Amino acid sequence: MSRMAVTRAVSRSIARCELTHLARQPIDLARARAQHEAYEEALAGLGCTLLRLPEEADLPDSVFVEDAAIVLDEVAVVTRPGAPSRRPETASVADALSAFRPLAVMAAPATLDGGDVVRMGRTLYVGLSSRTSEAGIAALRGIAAPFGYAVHGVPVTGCLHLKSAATAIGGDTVLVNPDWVDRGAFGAATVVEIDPAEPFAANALPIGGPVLFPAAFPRTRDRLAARGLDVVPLDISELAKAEGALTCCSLVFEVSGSGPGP
Ligand code: CIR
Repeated sequence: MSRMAVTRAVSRSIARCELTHLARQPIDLARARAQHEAYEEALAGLGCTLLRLPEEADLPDSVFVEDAAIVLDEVAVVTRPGAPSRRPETASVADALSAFRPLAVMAAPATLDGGDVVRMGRTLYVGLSSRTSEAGIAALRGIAAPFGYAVHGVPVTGCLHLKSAATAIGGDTVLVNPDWVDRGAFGAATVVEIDPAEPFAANALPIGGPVLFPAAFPRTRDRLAARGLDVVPLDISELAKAEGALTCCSLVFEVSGSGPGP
């Protein structure tokens, strides 16, 4: 068994990214690319085999590959992103994933961004957000339920995606910003709250045991470290200006053997 991470180079047009809750600020492209490369190196350092897709010069948000698909053990679900500008991102991600999983492709009128899907075991919590519709949640349920997944819609307010408000950080533990999502939404999971001074700190990316975590949020990092977690800090300040976070920049999944299947 090995672990793949699909990433995509930062687009030269990232300055034209979608923004919902943030004001536009200048993005230093060279710095964004350096931060993204450090992110890829961290994934590789934790044992992931990288599949790096080439830059899409005319797709500003295409570095955020998480939104284009949900990779389950049995199937890769190709989403229909909520922002029309992002829909052309999915074809190349689907093509890459087709080497590893059968594909299931969402169709109109469903909309769903992968950033709205938090997986905990065989349960998928799906944010009902400005990007993900009830039809999108129903479509995901239609694909995933036959494989034994329970799919629960979770209202999200004040942020872009469910994964802005909550991420699974290993075992049955979820890191939550309770201002943006009900901390009781995750069944019997153990809830760790972010430090209230760091509202964007709920997006963490566990890779096996270690957890990639933004360097900008030391108070929440201390909370995670106090629980015995191995926290790997990363500076993603330029990507954060595009309303992106750590999980958004990769699709991480297990594969049997060491490379693409037939
Ligand atoms: C967008 O608004 O779609 C991008 N600027 C940011 C997407 C971040 N993706 C994610 O949180 N999964």
